[in-house]
Amino acid sequence: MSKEFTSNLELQRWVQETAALCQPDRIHWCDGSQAEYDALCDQMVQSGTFTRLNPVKRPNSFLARSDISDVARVEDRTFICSRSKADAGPTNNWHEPKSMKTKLQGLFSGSMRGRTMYVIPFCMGPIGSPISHIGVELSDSPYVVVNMRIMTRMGKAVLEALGDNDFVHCLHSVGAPLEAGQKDGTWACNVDKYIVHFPEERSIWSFGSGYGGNALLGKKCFALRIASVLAREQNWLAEHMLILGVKDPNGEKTFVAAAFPSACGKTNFAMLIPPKPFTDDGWEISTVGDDIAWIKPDTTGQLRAINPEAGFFGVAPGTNYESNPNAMKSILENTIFTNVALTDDGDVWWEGMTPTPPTHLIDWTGQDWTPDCGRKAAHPNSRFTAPISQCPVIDPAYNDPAGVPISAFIFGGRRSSVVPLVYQSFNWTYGVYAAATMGSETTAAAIGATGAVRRDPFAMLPFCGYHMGDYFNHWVQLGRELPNPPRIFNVNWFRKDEHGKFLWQGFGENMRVLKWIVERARGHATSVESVLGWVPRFEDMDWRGLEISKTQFEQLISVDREAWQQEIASHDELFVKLYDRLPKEFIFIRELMLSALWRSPEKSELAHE
Ligand code: TSX
Ligand code: MN
Repeated sequence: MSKEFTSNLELQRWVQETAALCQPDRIHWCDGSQAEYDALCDQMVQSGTFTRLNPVKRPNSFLARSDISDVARVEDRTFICSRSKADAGPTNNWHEPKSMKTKLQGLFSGSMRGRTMYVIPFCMGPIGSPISHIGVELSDSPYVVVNMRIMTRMGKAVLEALGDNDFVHCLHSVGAPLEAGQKDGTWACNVDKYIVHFPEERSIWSFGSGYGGNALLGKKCFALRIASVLAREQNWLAEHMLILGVKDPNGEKTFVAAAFPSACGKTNFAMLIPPKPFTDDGWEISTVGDDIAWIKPDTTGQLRAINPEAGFFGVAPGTNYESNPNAMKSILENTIFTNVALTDDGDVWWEGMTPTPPTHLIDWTGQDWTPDCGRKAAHPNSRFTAPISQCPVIDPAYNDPAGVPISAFIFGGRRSSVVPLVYQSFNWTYGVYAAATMGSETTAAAIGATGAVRRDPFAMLPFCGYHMGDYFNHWVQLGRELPNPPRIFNVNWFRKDEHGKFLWQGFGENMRVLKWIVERARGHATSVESVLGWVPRFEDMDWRGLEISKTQFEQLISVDREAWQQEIASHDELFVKLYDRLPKEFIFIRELMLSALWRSPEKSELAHE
């Protein structure tokens, strides 16, 4: 009976109701203990879902291979079921809530037969933090349970903190009931998939997938889509942002939050290792989070941020001791790998882990693999799930219920031309405009024409639970109410020269840009005005240990007026979609930018607003 586990009547009621609908053979209330985790991992080794990795090379770690049809988030099967279609906005799939609920009840009916329904109480953020929120996921997947134990604060302590309060209802089924005597596969899922959000009743229904953001409902579904709706109502921010700390040689710490679209190296930036002259001086970077930030004004109007997650669910390919030693050290043990390759000595491998691949592997589909076989060994979206506490540069405040004060926001994209290495927006509203128009060039040929710019406002396009125009207005409004809002910066690590060569080394060298940013945020470093915003002069940046000429720097920071006129014109493609709810301020900013671009000398009226 539910009463043994919680006094929360709504939770008791909902568990009974869901069990009656889904008809699991058993109900298991998760306590979040190591013993429970170990037992579930052992059970999955028995069933073939998990392969235990070599305990000497990769202690207490496992490999899971998903079904080949269940390898990524399914955006075309993701729905926002608000009462009004207009409130979901043109960038979300909307469906009328009542008929969707009926459809889902049909799908979930008997969907857990032959399986265990796990009750997974989880807290997004430090338990007891005024910025945190609690959810409960009911799932028939033990893979979900063990991943949720790494990615969230999960178990008994959460039920105690919940008490009789409300929680976000998260229902998940792989949609593969086992009829009497039927043997389970190694990765259960359904060809039909539904990832459905009911923002007004704060619930999530996920059917048919066992993978990542489709199934670990605390992450994208709750911490971004549902939380973005809560945040607008309650005057805070739920963002697709990393959080990092920058400690200067005097020990003074500055925290920044940064948003990048996929394939920009967000996790690498979150754990950046500064160049030697900086570390010698005592500069340090620490990680609070690599993916999601919940940010709230405190009583003085200072924005404070928590990482709602407790783990990394990172893309494996490309991660190596050169690109990100801290990530490599975070996944040495207690890690779940999904869809990477298995080495002959029971360890893991993926493309980009080592310069030369092993001579033989078992690939992510379970087949033999050799370097000349013409296939990838790991799936391009293969992942590691690892506790954030294992990060060598974890910030001591990552578990602080008060969060960390945010002094700057950074927005980036992958742009081979047009966008300079760094610029600081002249004011909050202009910064919101810049973030709303950020974009990235498509790298994978599969996505369409390579090199086309895809707008991904605030890196939130697939993750905002309501109308993007309303989201921009919320940002504009929130900044207006802050006495000293964070400064807003745009960066581009990916600018290329006319021969297609990267102009910027990136990775650790980004520390030079970050140093300028934190000094600007504190009101120290000097700069000049460009038509886009404040930019560093060559002499404003710390170049110790790097060979770079003034000419190279000018190339990195330069603004091509004609290219920018076209860039601003192309902002319309997104804006026409959102037209009726776009902040009116955006229209003025656009006009001011265009007029500044037509004028010489290179001055902007935005600077004097
Ligand atoms: O993560 C990256 N960052 C951020 C690091 C803190 N990557 C990898 C992107 C794919 C996920 C980068 N790639 C970065 C970067 O700053 N910059 C580049 C582009 C680049 C790639 C290779 C070189 C230089 C730049 N190598 C040489 O020039 C030798
Ligand atoms: Mn993300």
